Amino acid sequence: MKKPIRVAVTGSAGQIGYSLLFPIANGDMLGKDQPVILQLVELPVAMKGLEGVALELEDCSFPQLAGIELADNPNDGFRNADVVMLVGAKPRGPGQDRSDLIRENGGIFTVQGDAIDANAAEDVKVIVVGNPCNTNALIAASRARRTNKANYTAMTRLDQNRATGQLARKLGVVPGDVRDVYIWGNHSDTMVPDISQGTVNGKAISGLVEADWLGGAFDKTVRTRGKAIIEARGKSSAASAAFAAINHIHDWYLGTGANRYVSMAVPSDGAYGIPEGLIYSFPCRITAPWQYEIVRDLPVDAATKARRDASTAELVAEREAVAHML
Ligand code: NAX
Repeated sequence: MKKPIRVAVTGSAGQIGYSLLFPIANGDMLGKDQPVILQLVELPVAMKGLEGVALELEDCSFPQLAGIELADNPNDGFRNADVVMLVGAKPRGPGQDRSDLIRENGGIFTVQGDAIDANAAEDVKVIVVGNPCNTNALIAASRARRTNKANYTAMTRLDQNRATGQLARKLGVVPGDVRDVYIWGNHSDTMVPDISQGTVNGKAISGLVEADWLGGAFDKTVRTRGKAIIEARGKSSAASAAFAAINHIHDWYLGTGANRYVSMAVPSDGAYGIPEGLIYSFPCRITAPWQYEIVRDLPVDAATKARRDASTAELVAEREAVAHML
């Protein structure tokens, strides 16, 4: 039997957690022949609900689920974890603006960043889903001493998937025919969907869709999809977010399939002039299991560059707002 991979998930009793744990246990994230131990982490107040989730996981008899461990604190929850998925966070409350949320959730990610660095495997891989995910990942990464800062990432794959889905509908193809569409910047309204390298069945997307639609309905739909889902469902996106988190980790470990590029928010190394250390969504390629590389030297037009700069400015302002936590 292969050595099990330990996957810790915070917010395991929440709505994304409920959509996320079952496919992980089923091998959809790390491979059907890869044993997995789930380390489910919650707030003490949510432990009862979490026990129920664990019972359901047991009842599925997933062939490669090698263990389920529950923890009501991050130190126990992250012990020896190979992968940490930071989903749990406070949602934005009524009347709260983004900066209030950044400050409130920031406190969670200092504690969790310390707990990862103290307890997880040295080569742990981290994805932050809880919002504001880029800056939460920045805070967690800033605590890394023993673990590798480059392995602290945030999720923009849902935004990429949304863009891909819109293009497939527009062009009357299945989403699997759409490749190499990616997102620059922050997981917020300033994100920049980019189709310049995208193809559909080998043809450049830019030659197949009207520029007005790309700059109008397409762009707006991708950037504001989260709000549209809240309006329609009365709750934020959950299954699609869970699926995107699975895609992110799956591709990081097992490769990107037919796509050459995938969106991952990763610590900038100065590529494209993005300030070093900012957790910024770039087109990435996977060169080996658990090895990503920012794709360099992709051409961008002036309008895309200006928008990318605006997203950078927003992330720099977020970094300033949490400077005391870094
Ligand atoms: P829920 O409120 O349903 O669940 C959150 C769970 O996290 C709760 O069970 C809560 O007890 C737990 N939790 C809170 N603080 C914790 C802590 N310190 N340690 C452990 N557990 C903790 O929210 P859900 O809909 O699951 O969303 C979770 C997060 O994902 C939110 O921050 C949300 O904004 C974010 N999202 C991010 C997306 C992205 O693309 N990056 C998209 C979907 C989603 O909006």
